[in-house]
Amino acid sequence: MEVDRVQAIASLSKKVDTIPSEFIRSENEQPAITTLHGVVLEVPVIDLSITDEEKLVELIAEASEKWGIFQVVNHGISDEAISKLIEVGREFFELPKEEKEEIAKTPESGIEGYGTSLQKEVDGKKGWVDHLFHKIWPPPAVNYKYWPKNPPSYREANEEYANKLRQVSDNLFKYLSLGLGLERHELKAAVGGDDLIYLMKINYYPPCPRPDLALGVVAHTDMSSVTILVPNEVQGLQVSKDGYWYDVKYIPNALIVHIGDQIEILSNGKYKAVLHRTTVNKEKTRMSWPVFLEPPPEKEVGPIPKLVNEENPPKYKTKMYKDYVYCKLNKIPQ
Ligand SMILES: O=C(O)CCC(=O)C(=O)O
Ligand SMILES: [Fe+2]
Repeated sequence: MEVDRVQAIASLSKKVDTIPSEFIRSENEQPAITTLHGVVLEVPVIDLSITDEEKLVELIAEASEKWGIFQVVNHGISDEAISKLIEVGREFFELPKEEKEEIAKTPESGIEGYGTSLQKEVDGKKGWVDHLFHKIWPPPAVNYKYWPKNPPSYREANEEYANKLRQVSDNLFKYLSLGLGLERHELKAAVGGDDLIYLMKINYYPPCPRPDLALGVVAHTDMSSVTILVPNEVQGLQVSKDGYWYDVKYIPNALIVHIGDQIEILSNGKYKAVLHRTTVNKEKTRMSWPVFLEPPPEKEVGPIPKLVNEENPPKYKTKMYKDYVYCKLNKIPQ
């Protein structure tokens, strides 16, 4: 099946300075109207190198309760490893269309592969973005078929990043766990332990002649437990807080941590999954590399029993992760 890639639509749109109507958002979504400018509200930035563990737990728990998103610096992944990840991803998206289509999604491939969101949005609207998904950890979950062969260093750069990210992710789960009053290993165990799946996504947002009218990714919370994201230098990520949309400041080499739905559920609502979206840029290509930390499909996720009692009854159902995903993708109430 031939799919229109946004990258191709973008190169046509450049010549005419307009965008197809399916990319034009309704007024209550248009970034020019709905973004709060002039007020700088920065999401928390947390230095992971501080040695006072109690303090770190407090900062991370507070950010996860109030914002559901924070940035981390001094996280232990070198600037070089991040630059390489960015470089090889950019090179893949700059390959000729035919080469990218070699790893395109098929009906059998599930989530993995190169693609453009076909998911129905309200009013049939589309996001100004193409993407690539492939799992990077654990080894039994990885299928190299969906990894770009070009540039040749793609695999090495992604493997190195995956290895470094595991340490960061283990630490984050530990702090989040302690912040809930649990033992340090409990939260990671609740999302699948060593079977936790690291799903890499690359978002590619080409320049858009009407960034005031279009969105990249529409407002959503991530289904994952936690998402750890690296952006390129082009501004675009926004978070919703108290009914307004705010830009998330770009900090070179920081990692952006999103609390996803599964952690909100496990914590029985103490930690909040963050509502976020992305805007696009008139001249520049924005890219981002979120890694979704996902429970295995059959893993049952629900409020952790220790965190519920008579005064604080479970606010969410317990269900297998794959059933949660099915309902969310098909807009069926959970
Ligand atoms: O590009 C970004 O910064 C965010 C992308 C995102 O939210 C997603 O892919 O789930
Ligand atoms: Fe997201």
